[in-house]
Amino acid sequence: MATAAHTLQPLSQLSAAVSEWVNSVRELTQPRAVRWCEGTDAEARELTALLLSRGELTALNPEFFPGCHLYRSAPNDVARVEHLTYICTRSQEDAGPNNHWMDPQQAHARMRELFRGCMRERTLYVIPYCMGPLDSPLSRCGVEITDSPYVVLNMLIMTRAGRAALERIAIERTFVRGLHSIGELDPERRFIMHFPEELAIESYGSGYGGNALLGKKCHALRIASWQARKESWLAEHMLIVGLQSPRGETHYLACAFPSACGKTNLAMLIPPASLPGWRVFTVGDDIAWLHPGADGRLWAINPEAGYFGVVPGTNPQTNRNAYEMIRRDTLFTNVALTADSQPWWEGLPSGVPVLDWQGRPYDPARGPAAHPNSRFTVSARRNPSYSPHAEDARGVPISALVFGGRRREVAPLVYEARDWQHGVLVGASLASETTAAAVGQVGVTRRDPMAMQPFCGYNFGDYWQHWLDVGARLARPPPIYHVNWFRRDANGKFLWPGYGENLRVLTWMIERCAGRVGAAESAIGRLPRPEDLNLRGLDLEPQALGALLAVDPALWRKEIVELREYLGRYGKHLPAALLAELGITEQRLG
Ligand code: GTP
Ligand code: SPV
Ligand code: MN
Repeated sequence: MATAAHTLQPLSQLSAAVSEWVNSVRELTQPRAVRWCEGTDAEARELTALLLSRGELTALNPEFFPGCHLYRSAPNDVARVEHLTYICTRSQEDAGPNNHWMDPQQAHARMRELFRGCMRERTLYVIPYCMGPLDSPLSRCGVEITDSPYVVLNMLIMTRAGRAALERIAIERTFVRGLHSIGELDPERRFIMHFPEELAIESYGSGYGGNALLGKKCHALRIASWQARKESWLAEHMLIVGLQSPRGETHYLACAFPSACGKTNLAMLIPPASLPGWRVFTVGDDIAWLHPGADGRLWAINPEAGYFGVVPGTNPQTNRNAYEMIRRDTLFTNVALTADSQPWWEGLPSGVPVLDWQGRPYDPARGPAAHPNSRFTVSARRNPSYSPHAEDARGVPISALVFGGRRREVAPLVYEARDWQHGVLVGASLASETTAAAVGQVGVTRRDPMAMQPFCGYNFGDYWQHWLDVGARLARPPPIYHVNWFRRDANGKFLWPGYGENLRVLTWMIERCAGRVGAAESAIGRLPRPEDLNLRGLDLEPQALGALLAVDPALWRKEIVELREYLGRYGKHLPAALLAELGITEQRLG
């Protein structure tokens, strides 16, 4: 009697193109063994057991954290490395001033020498994956080759990985080739190279998230943004969230905030008790692929299947959904441990760390117990607010787009762009304080247009033009907003409570879409008047609202001067329409 198992073809025989590539990589890297990933639970269990036996994973307290594990990375491999990340296009101009660039021939030669023989004594894993629902025409596939079982475990959670993805690749005959090796984990021998013209990624020397889980930032943003421009869609660093009003209408918002600026939290927000009847549904927490639909609206899918989220700050008060979600079947990276093997991080209301993220006895003099960029990896299906439409093949229709940064001053709590063209300028002018998500100084304000500074796979000038072109084609372009949850008072305290209370700002947007609430014109766009925001039950300092909604003309004039200088760097690639919008704002500021 033939069982399903008998009829399954070996993965290595499904796609000749994939097999040829795997063979060539095997010759180059010389692994001890080759393992094709099926994407089954049994496989994940086996990899987990392997890492436990090698001492690379620690099982967490099964009573409180069943199915959870801790992974400690190399101490010098804890964040994205933007200074070692390259876009390798034939013409440097195509990569633009926003990217580090290397000639593709030179980059390949350099990487070939790093990869040569690098997998000796290691197993080479082949991970076919699909970004987006397996049955969606909007999804795109790739194959990652890696020598890190930790990377495989993450990819199995973060993507639809395994046989079904390879079956799709065999039919489509196109896929992104991502070659990864942890190498020696030496920051001096570390590169993340992208070849958008060849749909290829080569990453060496890091096992960390955005450097190593190639389906995520490397494919779904840097390569996909290039493909999206060619194919008239947008690949963006955006969460997708559905908000159901007490009337029962659901609106989807897509919001771009830079790394560690609140996407995961907003995507799974818990409505405050004083806003009864609102419900929140998560579609995605980091990446959105936006396609113009036949109905003239933008439709969005989340290419990912899991969350690779910031751990510190997660607690029952800030985000009970996230807190509950990561208590089961979660892979923690670089958190601290309590005496009874529970994970611990800064921001938890209880518990005592005894080992820090490096496994050393915790000593506050050496800094925080959990690394500020410690992360959880967990399946989206574990999210209590996971949207029933998150897997819809056609995506969800977008009612509004939101840009936001982390800024102690200048940017008000919220404002609405005058129209799409002005909204593109608002996105292009996004600025934010740097965070621990990337190696480098933290807290420095930098330009991060559309929250894509580290992720746009081509020249920002051309990217802004592409945004303008997409908008011009939409019969019903969504309104565009800017938010800032991080404005501070003179003592450095956040003026806005944030987290669940952010819903008050989102409901204003939704009511604006329905034409049910007002706004006041300002030089930079439309702001809510205090009476336009639902602040019922919110405990806000009396002067805070005024400060949150203030637009200081002197600061903004300075902002415009800096912005003009910044945009000027894009020379002939900068769309004239953005300069025209800048001129309008400048004129209104007087
Ligand atoms: P990436 O995964 O790096 O792209 O980050 P993200 O944009 O998803 O950020 P996330 O939601 O993980 O939040 C990052 C940090 O900001 C966490 O420590 C949160 O606790 C904190 N945070 C999130 N939302 C708010 C907010 O509304 N107000 C304040 N003050 N902090 C917030
Ligand atoms: C970010 O840095 O924006 C992240 C984490 O979402 S990583 O996967 O490392 O890019
Ligand atoms: Mn991100």
